[in-house]
Amino acid sequence: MLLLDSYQLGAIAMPNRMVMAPLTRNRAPGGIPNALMVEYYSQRATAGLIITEGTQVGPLGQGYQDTPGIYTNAQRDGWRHVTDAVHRAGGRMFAQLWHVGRVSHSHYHGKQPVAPSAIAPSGKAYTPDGMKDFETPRALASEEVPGVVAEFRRGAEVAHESGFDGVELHGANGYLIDQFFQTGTNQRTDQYGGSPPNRTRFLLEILDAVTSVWPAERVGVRLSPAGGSNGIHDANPVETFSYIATALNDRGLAYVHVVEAPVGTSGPDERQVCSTALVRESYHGTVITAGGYTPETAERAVEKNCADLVAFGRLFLANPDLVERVRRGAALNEPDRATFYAGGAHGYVDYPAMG
Ligand code: 8OZ
Repeated sequence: MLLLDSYQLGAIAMPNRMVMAPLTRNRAPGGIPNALMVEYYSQRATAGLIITEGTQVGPLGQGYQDTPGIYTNAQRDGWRHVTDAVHRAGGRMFAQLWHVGRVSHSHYHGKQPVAPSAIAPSGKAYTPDGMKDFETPRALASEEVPGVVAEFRRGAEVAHESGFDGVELHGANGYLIDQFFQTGTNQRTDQYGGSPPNRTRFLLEILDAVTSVWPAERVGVRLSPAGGSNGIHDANPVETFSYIATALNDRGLAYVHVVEAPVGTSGPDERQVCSTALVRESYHGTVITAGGYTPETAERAVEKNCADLVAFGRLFLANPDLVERVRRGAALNEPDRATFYAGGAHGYVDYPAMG
């Protein structure tokens, strides 16, 4: 199977083409990675590459309960235990750097959430006191943007000090970077709004900052041109995302990682835009595709050269030994949705490996 072939990802030798997708799991009380997370990630070290769950780069970047951060010394020390264990188990691991922007809530930090424009998402925010109406965010002043870029740089530095192999920028699923990309959330009239180049500027400034810490070949970017999550939409997603993908060409990045379908849907069939094909046309480096793939549909995606690598979320969370199961053609454990975000060990570290 092509999925089980090795792949050279910049400086990183992947033993197979199966990536563990970033998965929010809400198991980091206080935002600090802990022993349970060490166990969870190291159980999955046979993945060609593990991408961590989203890790907020600062307090205002948080939008969900008990997600880990990547900006304090305690968080760094926690992550160091995770990366050490994954490396001891033979794995490779990138940290996903995340800022939720308008999807945050004052509950988490006592402040008004920030975003490109003062437009609230519809629907409700997750807080430990239950679902609450989203607050209208405050539009970042032009002069404040470099401060947010600096938070991503700090996240990149902490990731480096924590022993990760690289970082991925979360530019997908309606969070802050995506809020800058898309016209439904970006009505700015400064250099960060208007044309596709202006809406891409925030990402490129973050990339400049992060690649001052990491070589570009250890930096990836995640995009979701199909939209759909957190109320994100764009007047012309094909134009916007073709521009973004093209702009990433000369950056020497590790990869572009494409979410093929909105979170929670059953995969490529429900797509609004064929996101991976759109990116593949414009971006000439390594492409990872994600979104409800089975081993069979993933194999076909690689065979047809739709993507170089395939990320699996639900299948990796339910099958710590997913790679070996695919190798043997063995049955897969079913993911249990009730424990995805529930906290605790159950549904996290107790999915069995094959005997
Ligand atoms: C599900 C629940 C909470 C967060 C994303 C980080 O959509 C997420 C996420 C997914 O990228």
